[in-house]
Amino acid sequence: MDLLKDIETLVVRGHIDAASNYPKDLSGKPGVREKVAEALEKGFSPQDILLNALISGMKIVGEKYEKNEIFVPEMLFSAKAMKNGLQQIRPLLVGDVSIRVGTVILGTVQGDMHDIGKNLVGMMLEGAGFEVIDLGINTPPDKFVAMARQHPDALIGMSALLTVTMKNMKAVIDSLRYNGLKNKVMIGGAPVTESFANEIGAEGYSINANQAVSLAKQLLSA
Ligand code: B1M
Repeated sequence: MDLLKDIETLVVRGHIDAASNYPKDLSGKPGVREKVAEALEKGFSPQDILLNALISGMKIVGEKYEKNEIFVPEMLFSAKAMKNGLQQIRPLLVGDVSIRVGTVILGTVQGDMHDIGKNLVGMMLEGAGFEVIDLGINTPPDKFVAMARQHPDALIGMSALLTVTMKNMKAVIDSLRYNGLKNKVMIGGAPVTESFANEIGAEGYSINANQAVSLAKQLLSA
């Protein structure tokens, strides 16, 4: 348990690994990279590390940012540290999948640079056997539309972390429908809600990456 708390603290402090000089007082000391490896070696499950160290760490980062205790540069280091941890558990979450159950076109909407949650959703989907076409961050509606044209049976998955970029999800749905595309759409991200999904005409909303997998299965089988 202490090891998970240590990782959580290292995410909050933004200390990636022993080679990283940030923050100064942790320079040369083990960072998220080494501690996640140690946790895996000691038998902690990837899900436990994910929920109780990495995601919980980012939650604290958000709270500190809100209270003006940290600023964007510190948030960036924390995001890098978290991503490093995620990379290490990725092979364990994704596994070796040979049978594809469907395709999901995934992207963070236009104007939004947050991609940790989207990447996590992508990993979980891949782990469940989906082919994931990741359009990245700051994705304009046209890019979703072009990919949906090539994959008319694919599910579209959109992520937004900012209240100001949420509205761009509607722009994507409107654009898909305007172009006669019937791809189903699921959305998620911290400020997104079920009622917002209903309001903009998305077929599904998911609060987290695990639920996103069951929702994707449900939407593609219906
Ligand atoms: Co930003 N940021 N950020 N940020 N950032 C938030 C989102 C914020 C809530 C912080 C705060 O004020 N407490 C706030 C938004 C306020 C608002 O709009 N209401 C905020 C702000 C204001 C900003 C800037 C505007 C700051 C500035 O420049 N002044 C700026 C905007 C840049 C831009 O996008 N245009 C900015 C920048 C950044 C960084 C670049 C520094 C960095 C992102 C790095 C990166 O992603 N590569 C960053 C970070 C790290 C955060 C916080 C701290 C953490 C986000 C995160 O990764 N969480 C965040 C605070 C917070 O969310 N508490 C914050 C962990 C991740 C696993 O969770 O992404 O929620 P999440 O994903 C979850 C679920 O939401 C869901 O599943 C995931 C796993 O369970 N989910 C889906 C997500 N997408 C889904 C899609 C689905 C289904 C489920 O289906 C397709």
